[in-house]
Formats: sequence, C-alpha cells, structure tokens
Amino acid sequence: MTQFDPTKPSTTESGAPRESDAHSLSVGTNGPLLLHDVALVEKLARFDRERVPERSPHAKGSGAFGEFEVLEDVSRYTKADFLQPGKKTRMLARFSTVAGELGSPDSWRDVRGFALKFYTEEGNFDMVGNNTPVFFVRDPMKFPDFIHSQKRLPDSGLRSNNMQWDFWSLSPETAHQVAYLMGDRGLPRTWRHMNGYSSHTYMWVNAEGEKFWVQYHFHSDQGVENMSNEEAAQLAGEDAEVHRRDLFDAIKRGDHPSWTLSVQIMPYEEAKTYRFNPFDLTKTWSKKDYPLHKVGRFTLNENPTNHFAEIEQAAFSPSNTVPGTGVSPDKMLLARVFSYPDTQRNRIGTNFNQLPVNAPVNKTNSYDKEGSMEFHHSGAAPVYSPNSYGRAYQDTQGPVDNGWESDGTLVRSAYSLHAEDDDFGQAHTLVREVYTEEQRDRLVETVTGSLIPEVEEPVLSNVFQYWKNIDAEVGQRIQDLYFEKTGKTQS
Ligand code: HDE
Repeated sequence: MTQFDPTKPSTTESGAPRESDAHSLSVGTNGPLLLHDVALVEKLARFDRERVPERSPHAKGSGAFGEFEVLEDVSRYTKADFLQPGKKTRMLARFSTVAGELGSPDSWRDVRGFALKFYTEEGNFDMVGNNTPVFFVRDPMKFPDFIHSQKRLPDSGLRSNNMQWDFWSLSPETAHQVAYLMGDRGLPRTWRHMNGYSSHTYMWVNAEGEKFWVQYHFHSDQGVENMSNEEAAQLAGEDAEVHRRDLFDAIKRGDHPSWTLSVQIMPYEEAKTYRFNPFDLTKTWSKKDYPLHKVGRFTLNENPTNHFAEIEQAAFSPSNTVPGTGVSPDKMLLARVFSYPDTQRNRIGTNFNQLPVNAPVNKTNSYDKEGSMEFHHSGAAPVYSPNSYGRAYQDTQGPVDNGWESDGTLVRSAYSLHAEDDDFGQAHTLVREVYTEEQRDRLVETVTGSLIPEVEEPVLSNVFQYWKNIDAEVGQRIQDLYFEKTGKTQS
C-alpha cells in the first residue's frame, strides 16, 4: 500500500512542497550550508534512522502473502474457525536462515525458519516453525548460549566452527538436530523446496472441550530438493540473495508455491505414557504411532510491495493462538511465548501490532494503551475496566479450556524421562535408518570439512565421541577422514 501520488512533485513529510531533492541550500554557490534547509535536514535525519535492529537470530529472510484453504474436516479435533472445512484465510510466510546477519548469503548451511501468520477472523494465528521437526536444546535457559555459539567471536568478530562444535559436543541433546543440519536438509535448494514443521507440540480443543496434542507438518508440494556443499559455496559468492530472488521471481511469474498441512494428533491422555516425552523438542513422534492427517494447503501468490514495511517489520509469535488452539508444556515453547513479543516491542516498537502487516483483521478492544507511535485508541471510551459506561471487558474464571494439569515442587531440572528417552537414539535412527548410504557419505564429508582447519582440542575429541555416540561407524569414519585429510597423526 503506497501513500503517495507518484505523479505529483515530492513534498516534505509535513506535506508542503519540497524545494529540491537534488541541491542543498547554501550561502552563495560555494558557501556553507544552512540548518533551516528543511529539505536537506529532514532527508539526512530520516536517513540516519532508516534501520530498525535486525532480528537476532533469523535476521536474513524474506516472504510473501498467500491463502490457506482447509481441504479436509478436522472439526472433530479443533473448533478453530480458520480450520473448519472449506475455510479460506489470507496469510503471510517468512523464511529465513538462523545465524547469519541481514546481508549474509542465503545458501550458508543452517536451519531455515518457516514462520507463518494466518489473519483469521478470531485474531492472528502464528506458526513460527523451522524446516526441521526438532531443535538443538530443550530448555530455554540454553537458547541464548546456543545462539551466541553460532554467531561471532567476541574479539575477532569472526564466526567459529570451534565455538559451534564446542557447544554442540557438550550439549548431547543437540545430536538429533545437528544430524539434520549436517545432512542434506542443511542446504535447501530454494525455500520453495523445503518442508516446514511446528517442531513443538501444540494443543487443539474441539467444540465439546476435548483436548488433543498436535504437531504440524507443512510438506512442500514442489518436493524437497537440496544442494551440494560446492553449489552452496559458489552461490554464496555469486548470488547471496539466491533464495529471496527465487521466491520473488517465482511468484512474479505466476508459479505460486504451495505446502500441504498435515497434523499428527495424540489423544490428550496418551502424552503421559508415550515412549518419548512428547513435549521434548529434541524428539519427534513416530508416524507409525501417530499418522499424518491432512488438513489443507497454503499457496503463496502475492509478493510484498515493500520489503521493509511488510517483511522486515513483520512480527511472528507463538503467543498468537486463537480459540480451539493452544500451547503445551514444552518449556521452550512457553519461553518463546514471552520472548517474541518482547523482542518485537524492542525491535519494531511498542505498538508493532498496529502496523498493517501485523494487525489482525478483526477489531481489537484492548485496555493496553499509549506508548511510542500509538495510532489506534479508544477515543473517549473508558480506559479502565470494570466501568459503568458500556465498554466491554472480559473476566473468564476457572480452568481454561486449552490448559493442562500441573502440580509439584518448584525445581530446576531436566524433564522426567519416558521409556525411550535419551539424547542419541532418534539421532541414530535418522543417520542409520532414514539416511541412505550416499547421504551418510555426504554427512561424513560435511562434518569432517567443518572441523578443518579450525577445530582444536579438547573440542575435536569431544566431536569424535559425540558422533560415535550417535553412530559408532559414522563417528569412526569422521575421525579417520579428519586425520587422513589433515595428515595429522592420531594420538
Ligand atoms: Fe526463535 N526467535 N526462539 N525459534 N525463531 C526469533 O524473534 C527464541 C525457536 C524462529 O521470520 C526472535 O522476532 C527463543 C524454535 C523463527 O520473523 C527471538 C527460543 C523455533 C524465527 C527468538 C527460540 C524458532 C525466530 C528473533 C527458545 C522453531 C523468525 C526476532 C526458547 C520451532 C521469525 C524475533 C520471523 C525468531 C527467540 C527457539 C523459530 C529472539 C527465546 C524452537 C522461524 O525472539
């Protein structure tokens, strides 16, 4: 949405004719400049303030608008209006890398963000996932340390494989996600050719108040395609924006990418006894135990008209749920519910939800008020509740319909273990049973390559052991290849 008439000459921001866009006001042709040259002062002052802080992490990305359509009937499991049969909802997607900064190459090996915002009639519903179904850590206390280890060294400002591997090898719960990252999916060919996952377990509630645990899977209708280390390295130099460009160009030429949404559904009570802790973000649910139920499809069909306004300032958050949906006892998810709006108040501004890209399509009625850039307000209506003057307010009491039971002493501890919970089991299954022989060969090459030349002791020995814990043969091959390639002697 543009707010100017491109056929009219430019104006100052207060609407008066701007005298010039080309020449500053000076005392004589070669003379000093003047502070009252509004055209120049305004232009420079605004230029000085063009940037908002970039996202930390997930700074580099892009996205597009589209439509989500429900194709199957899942009303037995959720009463959410936007998930009812035949419903169509406008939405926004943003894809991103995690560790790189705003200008970093799209083709660096990384997990990819897969953030969706559905503008439903019951408020915004956001699904802020990744292109892998698990995550590196299971306690939010470790998240800032994890991100620090992926970013830059404090002295040189360089990224460091030694620092990354140090964190991973000392945090065994990272094994499953690292096995994904070092595999083919760490280098998606384009954003159109990757899947998205909620990764977390969420809740659905039906009209009878029955609760279910769900995991969301968004399968690319274009198929999954990845690129090789060589292609990725070449593209990082030749076209740092390769993924941003691919998505924009595809939509522009009418080749609209789509993803099919399916969910795994676990009856509420089964969470207590499932063989894996279903709230542990480092684990997946077996599809044999919980098969996929198709829900619908989203199609991206509209490019942003302004990248800054609609993508850079887009604010996604797992706190954006709607009736019939909810969060779960996953500790990571609960912390994210706080962290996203918090960072957005800082990054974009207190009233970030009033920007068109973030505003819900339904009317809001909130007693939160004022703050920087307040635009929507209550007019002369009461600014407090309860009030005697007709402004509605809420006071629902008793158990919430999307909650769960919880009781116990306050502790700092890991989750209680379910029958098959351990850090390396599912990573082993991925590497040994899901990956083909060729994929395992590439994994060994990629991991070994990432250890040369920088990774040093004691991190190096820890990495060899970490991989042996995942898969004895793969670990040994990484160790042997490392010594073969470096010519160093094994002690
Ligand atoms: Fe994020 N994450 N995250 N994250 N994340 C952000 O939010 C955070 C996690 C994900 O396109 C930030 O607005 C914490 C898991 C995506 O705008 C920040 C924890 C998953 C995006 C933040 C996690 C994600 C973000 C940075 C652990 C996948 C980009 C700027 C408790 C399931 C969204 C911002 C977009 C962005 C915090 C873990 C995905 C700092 C504290 C797990 C796709 O708030």
